[in-house]
Amino acid sequence: MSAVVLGTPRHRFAGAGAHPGGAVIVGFQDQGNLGMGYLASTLEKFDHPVELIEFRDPADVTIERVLAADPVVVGFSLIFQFYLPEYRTLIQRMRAAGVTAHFTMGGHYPSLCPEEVLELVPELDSVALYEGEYTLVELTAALRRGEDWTLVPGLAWTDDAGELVHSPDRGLAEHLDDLPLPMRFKEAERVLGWPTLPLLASRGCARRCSFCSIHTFYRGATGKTVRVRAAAKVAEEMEMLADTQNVRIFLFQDDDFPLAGRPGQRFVAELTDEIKRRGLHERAIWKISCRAEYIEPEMFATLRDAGMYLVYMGLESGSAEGLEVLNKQITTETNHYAVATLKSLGILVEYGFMLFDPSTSFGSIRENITFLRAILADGSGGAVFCRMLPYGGTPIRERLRAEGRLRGDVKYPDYDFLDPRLGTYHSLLDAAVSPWIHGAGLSHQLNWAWHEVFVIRRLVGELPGLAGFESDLAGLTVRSNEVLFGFVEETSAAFETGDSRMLLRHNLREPRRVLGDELVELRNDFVADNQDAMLDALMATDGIHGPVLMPQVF
Ligand code: B12
Ligand code: SF4
Repeated sequence: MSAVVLGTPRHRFAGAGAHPGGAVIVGFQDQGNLGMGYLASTLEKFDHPVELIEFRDPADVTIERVLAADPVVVGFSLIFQFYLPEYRTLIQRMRAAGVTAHFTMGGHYPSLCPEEVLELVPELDSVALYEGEYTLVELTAALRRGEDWTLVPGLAWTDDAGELVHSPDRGLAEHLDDLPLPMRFKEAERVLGWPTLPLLASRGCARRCSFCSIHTFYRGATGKTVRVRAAAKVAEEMEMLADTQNVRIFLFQDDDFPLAGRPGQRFVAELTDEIKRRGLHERAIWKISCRAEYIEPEMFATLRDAGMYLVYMGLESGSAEGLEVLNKQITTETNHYAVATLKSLGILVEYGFMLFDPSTSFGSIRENITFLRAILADGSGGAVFCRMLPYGGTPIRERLRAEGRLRGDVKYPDYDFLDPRLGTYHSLLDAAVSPWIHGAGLSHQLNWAWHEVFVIRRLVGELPGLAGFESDLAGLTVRSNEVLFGFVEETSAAFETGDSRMLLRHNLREPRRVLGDELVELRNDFVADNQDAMLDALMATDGIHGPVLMPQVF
């Protein structure tokens, strides 16, 4: 399909006259969806009624709510492309139930692949491209007034001939602080009883990793790709959330927390000063995500002292070829150094890692395991890894398509490995280790326990028995990781020589059960011994009540 500017859509006018209805936004709400929050607060700022709905709520309930709200527009927020088929089912049911509102959809995949989305969900009237705050406000206003919505910048749709059409470009928000603060529409989730909310200090990323849709998303529209809020405004938002909702754990969802170069140093100095000036470092802790090359002891000690307790890094690969194909523009040495530095500062490390990528060979799998074994040798975290997936709008998807290796669909994007045996090996391995590394698998349970250790140390204090618990947890984590690493090493070597018996007849369930039981016992004992102290710390904060913990079941 070709793109032309301005055409004639099927329902160009919503109907004449003012309509009292506003907007409904439907989306995924785990951990609080900031995109929906910003869209909603901007609509409110311009006096448009708005309602937010979790897309996994029962369809009947959602449809009832939409019919009752009688909105002019229902906006679907698709942040994970693999939910598109479920969104389509809901959209079809809404139409069948008589919802006549304009249907639009926003997010990374719709912005980067609007033709695909409009083809897969023909019930949509439009797709909202890139940052959607002002597009949704203007779309809602046009529809409420019965005006021509195709004049609203930032939209795409298909005309009667099936051609993709789009209105003029909507630039990125220039100053993030001009946007209203995101609406907090869900009660804060809790970690050990401590209210936890996400927030943003910046948007965008200057890098170009081949598997990532973030840089293509922010480069797709005109304007500055990376924008950083004023440090004082960020601290002000944290303080407001701490005062009004007792938030004690903040999750910065910035794609790459602004640490780079001189501007990064300035931002860190200002933010940590503002946090300390408000005394927030004594009552709240926070997590960031960033690239490994920014990590050095001095800046990270400053960040830690202002409350930062956790850093997530996309390490992604332990092989030079893997890092190259992923265009990470980083070396394994830098990744090693970053992990070691953070550990030496007492900061919890979480990481993303792709055991499989389009360059994978049997040798690189074992190289990756050697890397993971080294960074987790002290048992500081449960091993997790995944396979790189070619998401819509990423450079790697176009490369795989050009090489004739792209497979799958929007829900299950896939590709052929260079060595065809790896496809089978990956499927068998994934089936065997999935209950260990995905969902609520053992590695995640271990990492959850590790997270609790760091939260307790920072928010409750050095409880008696915490160091012992930590040391037992490290021992258990080493043993759990070793089963996994050994399994991957042995099965990959055997499979390479044509022997798949170990993969087909593995017994990973038994060690997983034994280690899992041990973890539950260890954690429950620690909780039983310390829950009074943990509850006292929690209750000392006005307005926060227990329970501190739910017993861990496995
Ligand atoms: C926080 C986050 C999460 C959180 C929670 C998300 C939430 N509830 O919001 C958690 C930890 C749960 C998560 C998990 C995962 N995530 Co995630 N996550 C993010 C992250 C880093 C930030 C989201 C955010 O707050 N953005 C800031 C807001 C302001 O921007 P936004 O959401 O894009 O919304 C704006 C526009 O898109 C647009 N818009 C969005 N919706 C709508 C709707 C309408 C009507 C309109 C008009 C406009 C509009 O306007 C908004 C305001 O400007 C994004 C990266 C990113 N930059 O978005 C990845 C991202 C969304 N995650 C991604 C992935 C892959 C995952 C995981 C699969 C990772 C994994 N391997 O497990 C899981 C999947 C979880 C699941 N359901 O199974 C990918 C999705 C890729 C894709 N094409 O599908 C992203 C894009 C990162 C990437 N590297 O590419 N994630
Ligand atoms: S993976 Fe991280 S560093 Fe790479 S482009 Fe995406 S957000 Fe930036």
